[in-house]
Amino acid sequence: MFKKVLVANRGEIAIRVIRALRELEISSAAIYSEADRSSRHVRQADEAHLIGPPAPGESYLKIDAIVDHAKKIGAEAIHPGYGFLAENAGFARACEDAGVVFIGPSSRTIALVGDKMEARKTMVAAGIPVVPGGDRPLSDDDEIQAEAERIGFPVMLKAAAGGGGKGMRAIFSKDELAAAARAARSEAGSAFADDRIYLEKLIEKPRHVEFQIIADSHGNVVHLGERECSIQRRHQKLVEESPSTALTKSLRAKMGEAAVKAAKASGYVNAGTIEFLLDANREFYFLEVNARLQVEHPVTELVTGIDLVREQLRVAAGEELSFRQLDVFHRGSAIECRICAEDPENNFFPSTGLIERMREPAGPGVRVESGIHAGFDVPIYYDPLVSKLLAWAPTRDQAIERMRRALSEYNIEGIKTTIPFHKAVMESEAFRSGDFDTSYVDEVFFPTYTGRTLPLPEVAAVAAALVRDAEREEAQPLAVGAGAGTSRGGWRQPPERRTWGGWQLHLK
Ligand code: MV4
Repeated sequence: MFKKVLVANRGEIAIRVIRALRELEISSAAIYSEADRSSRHVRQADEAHLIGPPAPGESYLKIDAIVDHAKKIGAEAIHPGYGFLAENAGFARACEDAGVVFIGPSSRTIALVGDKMEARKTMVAAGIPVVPGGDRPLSDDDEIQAEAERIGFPVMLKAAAGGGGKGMRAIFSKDELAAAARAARSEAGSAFADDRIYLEKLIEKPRHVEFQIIADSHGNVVHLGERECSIQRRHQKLVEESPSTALTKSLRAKMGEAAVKAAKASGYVNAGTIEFLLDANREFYFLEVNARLQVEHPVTELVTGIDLVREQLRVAAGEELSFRQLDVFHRGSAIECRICAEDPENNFFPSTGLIERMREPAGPGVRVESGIHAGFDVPIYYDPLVSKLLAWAPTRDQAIERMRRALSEYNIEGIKTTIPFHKAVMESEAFRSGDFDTSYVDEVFFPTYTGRTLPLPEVAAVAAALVRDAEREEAQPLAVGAGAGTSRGGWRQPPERRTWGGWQLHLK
């Protein structure tokens, strides 16, 4: 096993990796930018090294500086976390060339699955269902039109080098096609330096269901079941859970088998995710391979009991996986809420700055993966995700109850966060019933969430009613409205009441 590993990331995921290293008695080396001098990952690592100014391009993305640093401090391996350099084939290659183990798949596999057309081709050859279309890059307008008509409208225009929704366009009729293709091509060219585009059949209102896989270098490939990721907005996942309410035992077995095949077909070693779309008829289609440990990996850890980062380290060191497919059992239900420094009532506008006070939830079935602390200044330079809150319970209903309880304990003062949004999702009928798809947040949730602001007289009436309720309960009088309740008072929790006369209340 390795003696020292460099963690090429920051925030909660760097801490997650440092914790696994500590358990394996491997020394951890953090890197940090000038904006992260007081960050928790810096404090928690065995050693920490300043690599540059706050801008990611001058710090967390500096391939040569990071690889050179690993060599200099005697780290035998680098864990990239997610984001930053995690799926950068050039970075994996630089590690391979320098004789430092990249904790992830080979640079060759990263490059293969990073090209969405190549990945599709590989999966078709392996007999995995893919969305119809997409077997050639398209150039002139006539070719694009012929392909669209062959597939049949509506179609989806995608960039070969895209992924995660970047450069994607839904097209419903012939007359939108040429202009959309021109725009998509120019966007792809400037975003990825690769302007190849292709067409697929549009799957309307799909669910996004992904399978966790892990493979060692001895040919063992195992899947760890699915994560339901349809609660998302503009391709940013907000809530993930396992199991998915959409899968039956037999569909899970079929998709799991396809996921293992996909991993084998792409020469995958280490932890990865195979993304699928599930249509309204519960037909599944391969979408993409995510060649990294994902943000939502703890959902799988909670239902399987498997430590994915520990297994990543083991397989990267050349060891065999510590379990086989038959050893994997799923127990209970897990939900993750992504806590972001964003204002859900203002279009998820970023909210950075000083965290004045903070209390994190705990207790039965609760897991918090946090990169923040009171006194920390959330920098503007990085991803808005500051923490992840997970709940596990024997049943989905109980997991939702636990999540609501944990969300009510979570208190972050000084910045806006997505906690109120998550409270509302946990109460929504669609989420509770399990009957939702990727269009839910934009088309069902938000039209009722932000649209129902109370007129001023109603605000006063509600405030009066709440104060009366609160007094009856011999609690502190409750104030509602802008800024109320966020003063430097105690840690009193809001009452359980969240609706009044059919109105959604936004208790601050
Ligand atoms: C699609 C699709 C419908 N039809 N492809 C979005 C992210 C990228 N990984 C692929 N995505 C989609 N591809 C076809 N042919 C719908 C989506 C999509 C989506 C996928 C996963 C999770 C959320 C999504 C939200 C909107 C659209």
